[in-house]
Amino acid sequence: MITLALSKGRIFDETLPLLAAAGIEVSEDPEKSRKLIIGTSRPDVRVVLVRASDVPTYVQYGGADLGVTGLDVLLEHGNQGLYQPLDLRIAACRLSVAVRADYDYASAVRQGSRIKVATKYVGLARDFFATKGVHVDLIKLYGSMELAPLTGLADAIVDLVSTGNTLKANQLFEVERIMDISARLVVNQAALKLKQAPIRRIIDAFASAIPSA
Ligand code: PRT
Ligand code: MG
Repeated sequence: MITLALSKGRIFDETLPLLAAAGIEVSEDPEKSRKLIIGTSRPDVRVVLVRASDVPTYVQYGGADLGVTGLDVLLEHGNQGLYQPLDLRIAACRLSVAVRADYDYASAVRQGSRIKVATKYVGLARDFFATKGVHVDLIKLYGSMELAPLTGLADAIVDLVSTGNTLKANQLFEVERIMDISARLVVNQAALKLKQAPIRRIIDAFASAIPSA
């Protein structure tokens, strides 16, 4: 049995065409069913639905043989024990710094002020600002980062941006791009050795179906 970990929503939706290229069709719509384990058209392949931030953990400890996860989640988790064969180029976005219009980020950086930054990505934000030599107080949030500068909780946020509509709707401005993000295929290293042929076939089929840049 091959177990693939996916999260509901954009990762699941955008992985479907890659699965199709591997001849794998999932037998249930996760938005309509409450099942956490879904069968597929291939009796030896199943999908487990986990929280996006849990995908690397499932794969690392062998709860799943492979998984699809955002680079943001992967870097924040740490990629110990995970083989990363492919950039799938799906669920693309960027990790950016955003502030309110009345906050002068450039001067704060120039003057070496302490900046209060709210984010779910504490590890990535710490590394980024340390490399720049900017002093920050990091405030860990689990969601709706956009609210933090609007309520005075923080001066800035570090969050994912794709269309920019969420920032715009909350009158926030992207002042710095930290990195481009896309979803990655991750594979458990022991599983890759033990189930080499079937896992290789899935990797190769995914590789052939990656959207072009
Ligand atoms: O939602 P939940 O808390 O369960 O988990 P999650 O937010 O980690 O999962 P999900 O499914 O929302 O995201 C899974 C992965 O998709 C992320 O880890 C990213 O790698 C990738 N991805 C791509 C995104 C976005 N685009 C994205 N736009 N993840 C989140 N967003 C959010 C962003 O945080 C912001 O709130 O969408 C908002 C901005 O979108 P725009 O289009 O308005 O700019
Ligand atoms: Mg989300």
